[in-house]
Amino acid sequence: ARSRLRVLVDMDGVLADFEGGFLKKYRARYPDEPYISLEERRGFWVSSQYGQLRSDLSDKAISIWESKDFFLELEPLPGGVEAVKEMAKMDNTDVFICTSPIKSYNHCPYEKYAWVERHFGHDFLDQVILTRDKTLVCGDILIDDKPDILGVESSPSWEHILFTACHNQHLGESCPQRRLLSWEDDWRAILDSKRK
Ligand code: DGP
Repeated sequence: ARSRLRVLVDMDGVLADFEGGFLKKYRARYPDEPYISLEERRGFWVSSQYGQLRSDLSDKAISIWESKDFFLELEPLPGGVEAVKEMAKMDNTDVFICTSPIKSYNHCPYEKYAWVERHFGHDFLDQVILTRDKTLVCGDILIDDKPDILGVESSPSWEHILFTACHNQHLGESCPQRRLLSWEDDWRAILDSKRK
């Protein structure tokens, strides 16, 4: 039993524009190669869809987010930083940014901390959770754009709220989760629905 509400918020695709940043840098680096517009994106894994387009494009896609400054230079998604700052000020509410770094670790973990410091301030670094297994993190809700969040814990404590992104917007009945359509959607009502 816990009196405070604990909110976990994903970073890529929820606070930071991973898809937009990827496409911009992919097109700049590989101007003569085919690409997938955001409207055509299907499936969480960008490299899988590029690999289906042409097998060598999977490695080209991966080279983009493994590059220095990729994660640091991602633009914030509209309203996300403001919403998380507002949540953090609410009574009886704890908010954490819960994000999975890529396994190519030379830039990504550092740049994720630097991004949070840049957009939220140094003190907010206390709220960062880097993990490859979000099922191990306890919370009331996890706002995340990945449709299937799996790990070693088969019954995570959080309710997954699916944040709408280009890659998941067409998924229908196969996604049973409640959705947050954007940061303009009523995230306060979702939080209130979990308060005791
Ligand atoms: P999260 O959003 O916290 O679940 O983190 C997932 C990370 O994986 C995020 O940085 C985006 C990245 N990602 C997207 N597509 C691919 C892919 O095809 N391969 C890999 N290795 N990472 C990807």
